[in-house]
Amino acid sequence: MIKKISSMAEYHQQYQESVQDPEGFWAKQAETFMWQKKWDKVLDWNFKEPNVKWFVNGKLNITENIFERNLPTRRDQVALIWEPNDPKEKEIKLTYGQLFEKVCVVANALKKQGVGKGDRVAIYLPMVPELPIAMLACARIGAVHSIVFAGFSATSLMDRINDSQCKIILTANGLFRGNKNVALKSIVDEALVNCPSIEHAIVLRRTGDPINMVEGRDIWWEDFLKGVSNENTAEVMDSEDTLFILYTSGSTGKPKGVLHTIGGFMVYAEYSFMNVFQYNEGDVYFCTADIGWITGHSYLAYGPLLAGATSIMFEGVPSYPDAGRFWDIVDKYKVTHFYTAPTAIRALIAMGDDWVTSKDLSSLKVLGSVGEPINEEAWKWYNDLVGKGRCPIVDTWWQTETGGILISPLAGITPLKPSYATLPLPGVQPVLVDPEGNVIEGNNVQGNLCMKFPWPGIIRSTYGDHDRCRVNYFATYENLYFTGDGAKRDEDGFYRILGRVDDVINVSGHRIGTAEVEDAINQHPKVVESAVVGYPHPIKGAGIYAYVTTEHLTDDQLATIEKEIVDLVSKLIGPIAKPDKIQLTPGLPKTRSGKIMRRILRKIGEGDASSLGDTSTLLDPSVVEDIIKGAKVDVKR
Ligand code: 7RM
Repeated sequence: MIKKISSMAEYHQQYQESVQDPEGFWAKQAETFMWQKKWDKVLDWNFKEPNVKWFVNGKLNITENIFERNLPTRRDQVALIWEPNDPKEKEIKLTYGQLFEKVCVVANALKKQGVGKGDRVAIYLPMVPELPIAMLACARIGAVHSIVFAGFSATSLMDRINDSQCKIILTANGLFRGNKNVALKSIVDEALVNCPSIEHAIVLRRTGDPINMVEGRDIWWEDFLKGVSNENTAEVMDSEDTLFILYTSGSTGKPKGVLHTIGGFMVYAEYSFMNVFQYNEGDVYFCTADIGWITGHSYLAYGPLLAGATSIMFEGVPSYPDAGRFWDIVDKYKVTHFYTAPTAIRALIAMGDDWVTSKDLSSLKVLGSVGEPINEEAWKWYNDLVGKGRCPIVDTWWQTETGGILISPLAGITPLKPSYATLPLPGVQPVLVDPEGNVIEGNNVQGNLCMKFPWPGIIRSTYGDHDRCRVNYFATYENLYFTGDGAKRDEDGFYRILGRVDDVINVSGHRIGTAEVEDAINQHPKVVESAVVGYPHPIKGAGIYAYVTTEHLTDDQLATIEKEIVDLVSKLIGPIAKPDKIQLTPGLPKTRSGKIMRRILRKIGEGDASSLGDTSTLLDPSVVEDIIKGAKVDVKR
């Protein structure tokens, strides 16, 4: 097991060591894991291709590190607590021993269906225990999981399945989320019409909904498990074999499949989990993220389970049956560590303080925040009302591509500053650069956030298109990994993340590419073109503002087009990408070379036209006036 840092002095000492001798430092961490064969070399890397390899030629299985390594001391300790959407339904608690057995059964069932090492498995499941079980079963047999958040549309699911040519999909007939009941299987049916690589759909019965089962293709979960042994020997994997693919939005094109490999991800997930959260024996950890996002992968499932922790997974939403739900869960299980997103905090602030002040939250020791910058008001409410001023808040900055937390306080150790992610973890070497890529030295500075040295959890590739990985992350600035975020470093060397500097909008902590939303809007037969920007939103952090030009519309068409656009985006991407504001406009501001000037649209969306900057390069400056007049917000000049 990883030994936790326990003081600021020890942090500084580990940090120094990790920079002066990264290989020695990470070898020491990796030695605490179970390897079938030790690595020949700790690290091989260049950021040119890029080519990053950790624990070269090491052989292992990540699930042996969750199970075989933990079972001797934790067989009867609860690994996973499942809290259902409906508080009246019974919770499920699985010990390490019970979870292991379930993982082995599904691993064997997958094998029986012909799934083996390297095959890709799509997982499109609600937040039920079968989701982490399926995920770990894939890892057990060396298959690559590609989990798709169950809020994505049929088209998004289809694109993801086809991009990585998944062989099988694990899904459910339906799901419960708050008072909604989603017919998941019908979404899958729609997607699979165009997914020739899928041989079988395994269907879990979660809701009462009757569904259509396709003969020869679809198999009920219980039939899938029938006659399968509960004993399974882990597949021996290479440290650099793929563990999973997770799709995420970028500034251009369709979502890309971020690829993580086993050894490095494993070491970094446990190391960062233990150090950031300072988890202790007997603690109960609750991460509210869905496993369909990276936070759920690294800090609901892999990190805590590697560390032998007790991890809660919650099927529902914070507002169901009422706005006290999170706090009821905290009280019910005596949660010590609570990790959520600022958007959830802001939504709960809006519901009033009574929902939290009336609950017993005395078990809490550490609070976490992730996904977007936490504004000072939300930080203060979280600190005062939830943490009663006695729980450190770890504002954890990281990305799908980083695999784990890179910049964050260590709970109870690092001094806190509201809205600051504070300091890099040992092994993490951030730099700020100007637009030309010059490194900005010293403190009290601001720039684009990059990393100049690899850490074990770093992205290895984008599935099926390695050059896209190079272009997206390693080509903007030579020999640096570029995060896409801007940041400031204050007088103490603490980092404050300022947000995306590219065309990615962070909506409620979820990444939405403007290009993706535009492509969806442009599919409407009456739409000529569109430009999408983010604007400040009190709950979501950022909202989606779409400027749209159309062909001539009749009054009837005009009356329905906005709804049609919203429905189209929801159908093509998913409800999370729906525009909050749509402005029909006769034109878009373009340069003479035809590039849309989003900077201007962003300013107008923010309600500030006082500093539009130079508009003289515009092809037709008068469109700006038209847009300001029709803006869906009061625009100050
Ligand atoms: C974990 C996750 C990544 C983007 C990232 C940032 C933003 C995440 C914070 C944050 C400010 C934070 N992965 N972001 N955490 N911004 N403070 N603590 O969210 O791939 O979905 O998103 O999220 O812009 O680049 S993600």
